[in-house]
Amino acid sequence: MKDTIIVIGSNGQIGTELVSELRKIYGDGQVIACDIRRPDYDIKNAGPFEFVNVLEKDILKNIFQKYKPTQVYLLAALLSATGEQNPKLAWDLNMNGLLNVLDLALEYKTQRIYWPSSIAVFGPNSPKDYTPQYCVMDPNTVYGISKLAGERWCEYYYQKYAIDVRSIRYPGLISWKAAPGGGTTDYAIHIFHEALKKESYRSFLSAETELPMMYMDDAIRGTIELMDAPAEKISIRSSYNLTGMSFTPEILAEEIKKHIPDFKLTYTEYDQRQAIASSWPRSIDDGQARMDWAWKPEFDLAKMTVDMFNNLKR
Ligand code: AKB
Repeated sequence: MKDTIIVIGSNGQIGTELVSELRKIYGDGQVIACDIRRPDYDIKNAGPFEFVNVLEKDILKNIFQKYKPTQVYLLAALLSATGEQNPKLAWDLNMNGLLNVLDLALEYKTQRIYWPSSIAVFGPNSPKDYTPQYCVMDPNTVYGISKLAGERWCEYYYQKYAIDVRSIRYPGLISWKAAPGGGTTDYAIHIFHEALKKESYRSFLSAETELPMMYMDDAIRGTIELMDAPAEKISIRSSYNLTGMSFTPEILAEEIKKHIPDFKLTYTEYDQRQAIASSWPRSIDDGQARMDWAWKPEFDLAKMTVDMFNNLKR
């Protein structure tokens, strides 16, 4: 039987790239993009698209009924910074969106579900360096709280109903195709755009704020590799730690200077996103993903910087 894949939140930073990669693998017609906004990507490459608000369960049910998906990727979420501006909406979307999808997956016997978690599940009392898979987790953003609760629901549905749900705790994701979605790590994308436009950038995070990051190419490849892995290889049904690299704004600026020697980095006085970043890990231990499904990142800071500039200059 041919796979039919639904991607909910298809127009966001991850969805835009995931849909085109999945369409290369499975064929345009087999991947149904769903979002509350119409896609602005090239209509020539576009396959099926459905307007869907993941919180409207009846409409979502119609989509499950229409396509009978074998796989569903649920990407719709409010991220850390925008979540703090609207905590109740963030909780509602991040939590009830997931529960709607898990329930429909159960009803329609969907074979595999993907749902992203985040390094935001960690908090001020989690170990900061090489943060392990299992440790104290005390997230203090509504985004992090909803992701940690979501991880528990995923494992619960796996254990109780045998739903094959898989998940990755994404670090900050860096990409050039689509705009980032209101996260704390977004500075690491804006800096490239501003470097090309103005040869300068004013960072909302301090010089020494180190965070785990990953280039989007690695994130998309890792996500599809996890979804393709045989079920018996998946030992974690909450969410896998995953990382590509770690750097501070200062280290990133030094790398950018190798391409734009006059680039200048300055810092804002105070931004609420600093408190969020300071509560997160500096680096991540992703040993379990490496062991279970042979995860290995391909992009380090230097390679990513070259690729970002090559694409943004085009
Ligand atoms: C954010 O900054 O909120 C996201 C994330 C790390 O999950 N990029």
